[in-house]
Order: sequence, then structure tokens, then C-alpha cells
Amino acid sequence: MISYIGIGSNQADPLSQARLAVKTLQQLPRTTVLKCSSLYSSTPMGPQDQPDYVNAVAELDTQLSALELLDELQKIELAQGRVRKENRWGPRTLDLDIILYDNQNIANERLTIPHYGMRQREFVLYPLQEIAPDLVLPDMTHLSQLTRLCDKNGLTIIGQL
Ligand code: PH2
Ligand code: MG
Ligand code: MG
Repeated sequence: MISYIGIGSNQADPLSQARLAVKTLQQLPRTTVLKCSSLYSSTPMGPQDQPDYVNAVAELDTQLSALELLDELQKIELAQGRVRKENRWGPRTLDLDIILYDNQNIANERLTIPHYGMRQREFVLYPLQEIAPDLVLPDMTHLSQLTRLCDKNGLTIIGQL
């Protein structure tokens, strides 16, 4: 299955956090990292009294189920110092979100796929467009339709993985 993972960090050297996360993704069982976007700097969504984020998107080819993949991503978040707080949209060392999984719609207590915020978030849409410009969502929306409607809001490339 092809799956796209959103990577975000705004604590404890975010560039290094993102790079380490991708190295660890490359070691996941039954999984290959096919592509990675550039690393982007983005303005925080949510509380504004937090540092800018580093964001990127990786394309995986995986035989893990969506829930197995989620378990693996949560292990990586914890290994990189993620503290599970109630603080919605607050700062974090590492956030790994499953943006898309195959062409599937998934809705259960643990997962909503496509990711519920992906359609509005410049820090997901533009990195995704960089590595998958012709992508079509499960509901047949073209990624390019979404980026056309989405302001870059200061999003800038600051490095490579
Ligand atoms: N993630 C959040 C909250 N706010 N803002 C940006 N720019 N990028 C993120 O990845 C992000 C955020 C919680 O997951
Ligand atoms: Mg997130
Ligand atoms: Mg998350």
C-alpha cells in the first residue's frame, strides 16, 4: 500500500527531529520510504505563542495495516520525546500523521483517513504536492484543486532530508 505521512516538529531542534524520524521510518518492518519532500518552515496553526514548525511529507510503500502503521508511528513519536498532553495543537517534538493510506477511507476510534485536516493545511498540501503532484483523493478530489485554494501562509523550503 502507498501511504503518505505528515511529519511535524517545533521543539528540540525540529530539523534534526524530522531527519531522524525519516531515518527511523526507513527501518520500519515491511516498509520502504519511496520519497520525501523538502523540509518546510511553517507558521503555527493553533496557539500562536509557540515556535514555527518544520513540516515534511514522506511517501511509504508498506505492507503494514493502517493500524499497525499507526502503532509504529506512535512508537517513533514516543522515542523522540513526544509527551502525550491534552494541549491541542500545542508544541511537540515530533508528530507523525497518516495523511493517506492507499485509496482508503478509514474511520474508527483511533484513525480518520484521509487525515481530517489535510484539505486545509498548507504544511501538508504543498509538501505532498512536491512528491505527488498528480495525486487524487479517495473522493476524487485532485490535490491540485486543494492547493489552488490554499494560501501558503509563509510556508518556505528550508532544507532537504
Ligand atoms: N501541528 C499541530 C499544530 N499546529 N502548525 C504547523 N504549522 N504545523 C504542524 O505540523 C502543526 C501545527 C499539531 O499536530
Ligand atoms: Mg498533526
Ligand atoms: Mg498527530
